[in-house]
Amino acid sequence: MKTVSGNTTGLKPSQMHALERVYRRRVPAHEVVSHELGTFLCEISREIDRQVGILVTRRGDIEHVFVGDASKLTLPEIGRLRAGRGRFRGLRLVHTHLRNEALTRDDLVDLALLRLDLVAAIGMQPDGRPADLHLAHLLPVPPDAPPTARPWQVQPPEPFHRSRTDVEALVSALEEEFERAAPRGVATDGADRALLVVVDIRGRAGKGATSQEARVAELKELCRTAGVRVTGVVEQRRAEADPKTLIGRGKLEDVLIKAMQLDAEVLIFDPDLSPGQAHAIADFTDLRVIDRTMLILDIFARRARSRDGKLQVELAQLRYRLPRLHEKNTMMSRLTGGIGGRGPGETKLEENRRRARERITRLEREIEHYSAQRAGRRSQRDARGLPVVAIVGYTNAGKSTLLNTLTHSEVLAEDKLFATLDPTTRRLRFPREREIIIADTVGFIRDLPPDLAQAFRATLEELNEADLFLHLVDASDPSWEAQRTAVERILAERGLAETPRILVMNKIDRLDPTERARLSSQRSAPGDVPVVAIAAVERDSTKALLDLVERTLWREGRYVPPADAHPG
Ligand SMILES: Nc1nc2c(ncn2[C@@H]2O[C@H](COP(=O)(O)OP(=O)(O)OP(=O)(O)O)[C@@H](O)[C@H]2O)c(=O)[nH]1
Ligand SMILES: [Mg+2]
Repeated sequence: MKTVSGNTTGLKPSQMHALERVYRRRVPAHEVVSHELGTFLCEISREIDRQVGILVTRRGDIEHVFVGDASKLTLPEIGRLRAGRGRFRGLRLVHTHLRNEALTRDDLVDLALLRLDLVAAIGMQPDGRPADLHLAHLLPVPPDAPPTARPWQVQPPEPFHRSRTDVEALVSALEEEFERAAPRGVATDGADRALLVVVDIRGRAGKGATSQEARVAELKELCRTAGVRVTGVVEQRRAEADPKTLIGRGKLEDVLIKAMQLDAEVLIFDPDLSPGQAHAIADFTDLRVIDRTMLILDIFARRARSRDGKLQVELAQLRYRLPRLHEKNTMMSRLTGGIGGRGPGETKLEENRRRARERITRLEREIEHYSAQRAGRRSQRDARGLPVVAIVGYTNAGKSTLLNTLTHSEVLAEDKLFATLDPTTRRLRFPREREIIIADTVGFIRDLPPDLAQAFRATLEELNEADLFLHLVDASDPSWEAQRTAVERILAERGLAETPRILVMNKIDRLDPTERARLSSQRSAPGDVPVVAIAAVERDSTKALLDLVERTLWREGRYVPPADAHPG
């Protein structure tokens, strides 16, 4: 015997039996619900003063019977269906509305998220007889629809007894329509399909904050680099973050519905999520949930080449993921219901945690070892007394390109973020037998959590030894100033605010002639930093930079190492 679920406490045995007997009924395949069954559902609803719902298959069998309270209903867990090509769930929800109220937002959200064939509410008159039939079904959303477009259609209510809706015809017509609207050639390349959620929290934005537009562009760029396909972007402005889920409940439902429509399996958030938020959102949406930092770490992981580069990335990943380790429940119930049950995963989770912690300790030790080796190499270098010039800057500014141009090398440079993870150093010889060490470094990016910087300590240690920074900015990027600020902030956090630097405006070949001329004539930037404009791809344009470097390092014709960096 199938059981009646939901809010059944306090029901009399006779009422329970009456509800259980509903399973024996059948509905003609073309009707939403038969008149007899509809009338019965209303009668029993009035008697118990609670909503009653049924899920009906296309053949007309009753699959579930469940009880709610006077104003809402919790669906049994039937699992989520991936947005497929055209197909619906094959189940329709029919339930009672005690005061003949229209379909609620919850009803429509269920329709969308569970991909039901349709959702119907039988509104009741005060005496318990059926009043109106309220009906809604899914509808494809055209790609160019405004962001407020909803993937459902609510039909005008009609008197229950006069309803003529032919369910079979309606559903098959809709499925055909969905089939036609389905995006073609999708998900064949195996790339993750992501929906981006970029939240502008006004309370957080300070001076020099990156614009919302630039943040979206950068997140897309990170996705491209990581090989993630962006299916859509949801943006929201909020006064402050919701502590539980970053964005509010309603917005999260919208995100979820959109993810279903777009067939996205990953949500990528900017700003970063707290471990609690990541858990809550994953539970709520049943989608993979990652944030900007995880995405960046993923890129790092793909890019690391050297042994210590790989170790550093793994350490950073473990550090970031440990508090986020999470066994996600795979079933999904009505959103308002929210099932807890993380049960069986818990032991395994603890085991993973322990292993992760052990691994972290081992990695730290190994990185320490490499770090000592590097220090050894550096002191050899120092002994030769060569000045060290480090190229620093936001990711993709052109640092590796500049190193290549200056030293005729072939370090990997490409139009992707974080192309460089392992720092390269080269010798560079000036005329008059002067020689320097020039170092390419890992690109910076705004808002990386501070403990990640700790993981990349070994790489960043190179910067401590530098006599001069070439702070390279991509002058053709509209947000270059915010990027410069982000880099300066990171350098300052590492106690490197005092290292002499030259601001190098790169990629001026991309600017229009007026702008190019204006930049080229500039000699110093705010903070009295010397400026030079170049195009790292054009060798000739870098001559002014080389002169400036030479002049800065050998002011009086002789290299003068900074006193504090080289005592004795
Ligand atoms: N038009 C133009 N493109 C440039 C210039 N300099 C670099 N690029 C391009 O910018 C992209 C990034 O260059 P990279 O040298 O890899 O930049 P990077 O700063 O080393 O980047 P990461 O190592 O990823 O942080 C590449 O596609 C380069 O070809 C320039 O002066 N002009
Ligand atoms: Mg590089």
